[in-house]
Amino acid sequence: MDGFGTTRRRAATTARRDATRRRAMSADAAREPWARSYAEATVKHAKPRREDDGDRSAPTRFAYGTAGFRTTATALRSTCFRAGAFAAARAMAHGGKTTGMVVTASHNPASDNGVKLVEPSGGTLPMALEGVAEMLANAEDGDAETQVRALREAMAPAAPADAASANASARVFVARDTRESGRALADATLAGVRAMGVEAVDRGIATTPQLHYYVYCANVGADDSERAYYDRLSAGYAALTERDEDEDEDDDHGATVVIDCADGVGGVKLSSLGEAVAPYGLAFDLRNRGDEPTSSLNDGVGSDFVQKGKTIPTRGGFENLPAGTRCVSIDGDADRLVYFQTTAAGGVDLVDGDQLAVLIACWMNARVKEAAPYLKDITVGVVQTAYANGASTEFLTRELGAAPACVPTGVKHLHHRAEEFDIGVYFESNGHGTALFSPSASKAIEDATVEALVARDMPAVKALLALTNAQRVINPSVGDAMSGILLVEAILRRTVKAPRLGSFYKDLPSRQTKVVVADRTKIQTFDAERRVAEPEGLQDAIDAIVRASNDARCRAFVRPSGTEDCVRVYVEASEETRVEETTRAIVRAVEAHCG
Ligand code: NG1
Ligand code: ZN
Repeated sequence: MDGFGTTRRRAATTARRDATRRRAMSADAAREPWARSYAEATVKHAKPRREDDGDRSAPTRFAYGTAGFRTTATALRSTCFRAGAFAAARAMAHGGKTTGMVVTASHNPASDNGVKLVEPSGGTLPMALEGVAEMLANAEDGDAETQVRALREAMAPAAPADAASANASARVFVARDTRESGRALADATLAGVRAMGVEAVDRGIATTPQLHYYVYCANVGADDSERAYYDRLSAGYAALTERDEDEDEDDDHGATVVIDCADGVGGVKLSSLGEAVAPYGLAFDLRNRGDEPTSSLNDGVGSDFVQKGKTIPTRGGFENLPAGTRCVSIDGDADRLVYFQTTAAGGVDLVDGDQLAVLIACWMNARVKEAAPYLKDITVGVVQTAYANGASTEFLTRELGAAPACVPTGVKHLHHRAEEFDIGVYFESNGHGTALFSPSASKAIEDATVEALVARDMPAVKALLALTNAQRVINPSVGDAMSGILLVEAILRRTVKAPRLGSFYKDLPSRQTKVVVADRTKIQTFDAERRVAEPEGLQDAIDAIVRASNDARCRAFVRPSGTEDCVRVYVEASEETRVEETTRAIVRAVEAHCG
């Protein structure tokens, strides 16, 4: 009897608590009409239940990761709905701005998908808000209270009172890559935006950097159309490559580039860009354009495959190209690029993100030096991650007179750090990156141009105009493969006796391996991911293995991936065999420590 009484008391307490919650929520709802409409709509977007769809790879917890929420596509409908609402809250937070969301899983397989949020600046979500986005994504289906709380936090500093008025001008642009799951997930996202009473704009299929650019333009009052994007980039390319009458075309660099589009969104978009730049003498030969079923996306093709395997794409006929043909591989959402050339011996010369950073930073630095009498105290800095080949780090330290900065993996870290330089060039080895000009550097370049013109110092004027035009080719919001191709092509064409791509320094032999363990989150790192804090003993084991290699240039580190369910192991050394031996030993150590 006692037990029965306890149960009744508990039931009464629960009912009272639920009633209090409902009263609190309806009081909030009066002030915040979005809270009610969201709570009603979220019910229709339930999380997948593992036992329902038999999907064993769906995560138990969503983490915002290196670049948004990313997992198997079937698990993402409710996450997209909630992330759409989150993007709407961010638009309201700024008193009614435009924010964005891209449905993409970038370089992951076709069966995955994901969500990346775009802030009104056109940049990525501030890291401080990632936890709030995770609170929203992981709240239980019935727990509208936690979801509404997360949205309210995402909306700060907008007060509930002005949150309602902020709805009036707030907008969310939603785009997706070419994955088959994209349409349904974009629809769930649009529903999430509308549930907040905010205008949802379906921008259709776009590259990740295009959507960032559209959001940036919308908030600075510039034309946010797709046409305007191609016009800006192609006009910048035309201006940057324009020659004086007395200059000869540098014939060393033919202006055709063969592009592996990874069977992704770049296939369609690069043909539009190709049309825009054709009048200025640049031709794209597009391969792997996604005409095949999209299940071939990133499979044996694309920048990740080429960069990690140091090999040519398996499709697209790259093996038949004459040795030395300039080629580019991009990834599934076109925010990464790596160059490569086939060699006569049937090998490949890879020009990865490290090499691109060197090319771009050294070119910028040379222009800054040429303009030195007018351009005072402007420094060019480079930001890398621990994956940067040691040879590139040494080269840049010598060339720029300062060591590149090293930050954790993920463009959000690199971008942030690059903003601290006058001209900050950042690239991940995998080809994610760009160059940023601080507002004061842009202004200094403008002022210096006037001074140099007055002094009729034409070499300095030329250098300054090159820096101005480079800014027009560059997507101002994020790293962008399409914009990166134009910048590299323009630099090669514009530089008399341009160095052969990838000839600045010789990479140390290196290897990157994936290890699947029971729980990758057991690994905690520090020092820009170069060292492991947990599990205990793993770092000591790695140190001992590196010491035993007896190679002063041997360097190794491990970290859990933020986009795939694996631990990544990186090793470089002065010889290939040492890289292999060291990798094998470290993989064993990771397995032993992480189960
Ligand atoms: P993870 O899976 O966290 O290593 C990968 C890339 C990152 C970044 C993100 C986002 C490597 C080693 N890692 O992150 O550089 O590009 O994907 O796409 O290439
Ligand atoms: Zn990408």
